Amino acid sequence: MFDCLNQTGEIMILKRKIIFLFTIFFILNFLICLKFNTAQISYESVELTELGQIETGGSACTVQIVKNIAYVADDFSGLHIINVTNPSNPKELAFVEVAHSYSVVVFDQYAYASSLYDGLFIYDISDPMNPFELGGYTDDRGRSSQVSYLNNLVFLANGYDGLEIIDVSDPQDPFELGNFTDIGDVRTLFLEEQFCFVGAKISDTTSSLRILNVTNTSVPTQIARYDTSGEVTDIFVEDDLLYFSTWDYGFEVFNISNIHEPFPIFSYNSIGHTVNIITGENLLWESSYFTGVRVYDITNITEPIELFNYVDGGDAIGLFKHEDILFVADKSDGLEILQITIITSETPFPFKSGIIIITTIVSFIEFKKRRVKNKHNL
Ligand SMILES: [Ca+2]
Ligand SMILES: [Ca+2]
Ligand SMILES: [Ca+2]
Repeated sequence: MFDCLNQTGEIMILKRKIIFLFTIFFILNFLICLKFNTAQISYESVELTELGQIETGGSACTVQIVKNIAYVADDFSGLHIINVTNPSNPKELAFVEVAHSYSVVVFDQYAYASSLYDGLFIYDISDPMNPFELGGYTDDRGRSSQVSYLNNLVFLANGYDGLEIIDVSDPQDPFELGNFTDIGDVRTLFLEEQFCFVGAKISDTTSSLRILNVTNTSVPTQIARYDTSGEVTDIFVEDDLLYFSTWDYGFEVFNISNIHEPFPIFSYNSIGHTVNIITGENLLWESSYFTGVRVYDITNITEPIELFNYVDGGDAIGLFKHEDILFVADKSDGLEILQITIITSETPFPFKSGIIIITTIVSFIEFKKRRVKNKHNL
């Protein structure tokens, strides 16, 4: 009698254990389904091959593409406007002399070009074959390098004058709206929503990364600062990650999910002399002054995998990716136009998740069966 009761008790405990295990299995399957509900892509290879090239006078520094037209700032000559509709045969449409132009940004019918010693110049480019100067701004204080545009405002990396914010709503009469100074020699910046990420050289061996809130454009406020080794060259922000390159040490990556407390998560010491970095779709593109363009798989950001290095002379500075073409401002090589060929391997969602869904359903049915049996036994 007691043996019989003991046996029934043991069976019940066993059943409960089985039900418990199936429940855990069911929940795990459900969570796995949630996490891997997209196809996983990994890069097998990326190749760059030259489609075309056009010289720009000696020192191409920045390039932007708008509607099949390349706008190139050349430090030795000025602003070059180039038709790249046929990337194998780029044709210069017009040229405007700008002394020591490092950077250009285009919005609507205007091109905003920096001049190292003369601030900002604004050109009407509504007819790209006949650009003409509308206005400009300088307060003769800093060396003007990188330029960016947002909502009738030009943000200028202005050397020891810091971050300069210029109101360009009247392109014939631009004026300084805000200025954030005393932060070193500002060389580069990146705009993202209400934040301006600024990179400044502090000394020959150190640089400083600042995050400024520019909601009030006339009074930008600093919300974070991080000092690092090496001479800052570029900043790029994507999602919650900030990439910060230096001339001396490749690039560093920061987590900025809490914008007030960015923290470094990885630093990559590439061959050096990194000038420009851009990211997208788990790839990082790096221009290196002496050694061309590199592309890395950054699916796992703490373990970048170098996939390709393109170098054929020149000194790669500015990068601009448009669809499957990479445009490179390649100093003495001018504008370099490179075809991007990507080979990926993909584990498609229907296959991978199908297995998970089927096992989930099977385990759920088993779970129900066990429960019903369990009830009947009781
Ligand atoms: Ca100023
Ligand atoms: Ca070439
Ligand atoms: Ca080249």
